[in-house]
Order: sequence, then C-alpha cells, then structure tokens
Amino acid sequence: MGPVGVRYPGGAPGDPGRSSEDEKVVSSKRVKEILSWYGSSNAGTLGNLARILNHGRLGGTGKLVILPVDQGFEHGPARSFAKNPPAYDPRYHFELAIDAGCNAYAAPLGFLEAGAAEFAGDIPLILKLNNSDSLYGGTDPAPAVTGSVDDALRLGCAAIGFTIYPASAARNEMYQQIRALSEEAKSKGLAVVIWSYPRGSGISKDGETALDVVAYATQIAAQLGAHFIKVKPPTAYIEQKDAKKVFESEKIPVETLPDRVRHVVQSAFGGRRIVIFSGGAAKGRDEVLDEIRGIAQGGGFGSIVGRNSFQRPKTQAIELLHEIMDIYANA
Ligand code: FBP
Repeated sequence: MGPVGVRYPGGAPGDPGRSSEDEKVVSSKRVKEILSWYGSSNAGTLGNLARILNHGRLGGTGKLVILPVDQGFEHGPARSFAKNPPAYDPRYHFELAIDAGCNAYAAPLGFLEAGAAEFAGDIPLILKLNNSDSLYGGTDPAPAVTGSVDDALRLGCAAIGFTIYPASAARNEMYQQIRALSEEAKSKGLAVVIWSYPRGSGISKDGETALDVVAYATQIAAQLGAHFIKVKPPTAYIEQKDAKKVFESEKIPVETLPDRVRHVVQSAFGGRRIVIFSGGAAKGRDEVLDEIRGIAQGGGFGSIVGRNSFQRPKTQAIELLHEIMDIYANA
C-alpha cells in the first residue's frame, strides 16, 4: 500500500486497488511517450528502456530512482562501506535495490557477477563498463574499460553504463570508447546510460558543478547517443566567460535549483532525453529531500542515489528511498 496522499498511476504499486489494467493503460502512456523520443533504437533497446521505466515503485510514472554502487572501485572499500559493513557484501546491494523498489541497479563487473544469477530477473541491471580508482591521483581522470557489452548480455543487463569526464585531458579517448561501446550495445539491443561528470585540468573545482558546464556535459552525453544521462545537481556559478555573456543577455534563470535543473533538462534535446541527478556524498535526510524537491520541481526525471542509501542502515535507506520516490511520483 503506498503512503497516504501519494499519487501513483492507478494507485501505489502493491496497492490491492491497483489493477493490472490501471498499470497497463495509465503507465504505458507516459512510458510510450518517452520511448517515442528514441525512434532510431531497435526493439531490443526499446524493450530494455521500458524494462527500466516500468520496474519498481516508480514503474510507469516516467520517473526513476536507480541504485549505483561503483564507489568501491571509485573511492575504495573503507570510504564506501565502513559506515554500514553489510554493504561490503555485493548481494546486499541487489537486495537493497529490490526491497526499496528501485528501477534499476548499476555496478561494475565484479559486483554484478557476484549476484546476477541469484537475483536473475528481480531487477533491471546496468553494467558500468568503465571505472577509475582514486589511487593514482592526478587532475585528469582517464578511466579504464573494465567490462564488455557481451558481459552485460551474459549477466542479463538492460543497459550499459559509462562515465565520461568532459574537461579531462583524456576526454576524447572516453568519447571514442563510448562511441564504439554504444554502437555495439545498441546493435545488441541494450540501452546506454552515460554518467557525465566534468572534471580535469580544463575547468576549476567549482566549475565541475557550474550550471553552464553541467548543461554542456549533458548536451555532450546526449550527442554521444545516451538514452539516460546522469549529472550532478548544478550550482548557480557560471564557469565559462562566453557562456556567462549568453546567460546574462538571454536572462537564463540560475537562482534556484528548479531553475537550474530546468536549464539542464532543456539542454538534453529540449527535454527529450532522460536526465537524472546524482545523490552525492552522504548527508542528512532533510538536505537530501530538499535537493530532490528542487530537482523534481525543475523537471528532473529522477535520481541515482548511492552513498545516501547504502551508507545508511537498510531500513533507514529504504525509508529515505521511498520518500525520494514519493517526491518524484507527486511531481
Ligand atoms: P553517489 O550517490 O554516491 O554520489 O553515487 C553516484 C555516483 O555517480 C557513483 O556512481 C559514483 O561512484 C560517484 O557518484 C562518483 O562520485 P565522485 O564524483 O564524488 O567521485
């Protein structure tokens, strides 16, 4: 039974009053509209996009909450899992994503291989195909390709995931890698998710989340052919001089988070690509929910929430994820 006052198409998932007819008719309308934006995709890819969009507590709403757990690789095990030790076990994350009713679960090869058979068919999976660790340092990230499209198929995934770092000296290599992986994934009927995180010697630290830069990173991911684009919530700072002039002359609103999210979503082909926002480092419930409200008001399609979910004890994580989902369901 869904929480009181929360609007889901045809009733909340699990609600005895929600008929399969409700789910079929009401949910598919929005999902079909979204699928129509990806007209050049083959039936396999469209089916996998639909699998993600129709799964979980937000299934059919056109909104998404995804659990990403690549932080063990990106940040190291203690920084990622020591706060909540059951999270060292890869099976924990499958269960968390399933129990919370997420749309999908994304992870690198090792984590997915450790649970894909046990949880086969229980939740759409996204195989993260490149990763970088924090051991080498340096200002220009250059991730390694750590899995293949065939790995994704073997593990029953609905999509591949890939991070690009626009503003890194190595960005062109990443663009070329995802071009080839995306071509192969699409030809084999998978969807493509791009994490677009501006970072590197081309921009300042504040520039990583500057509105103009995040919007630009969103556009690059869309131009690279992503079905889902994942970016960080933007600040009001504008990094690039030439962009600043346009923001001022065209009076593009930057003041509030909803304004900024609106600009980012518009930068994804006028809102015809699915843009979701990352949760960031662990923070308090109110701060998380305030940010989600801003994203939802600005027309964001959802969130990908890693540390703010798996670093909390499981019941608290599920509670918070449900609160997040309720905000999106009512937006
Ligand atoms: P979080 O919700 O934990 O921020 O996860 C989202 C994510 O994109 C992860 O997939 C990735 O490991 C992490 O952010 C990268 O964080 P950072 O950019 O701070 O290294």
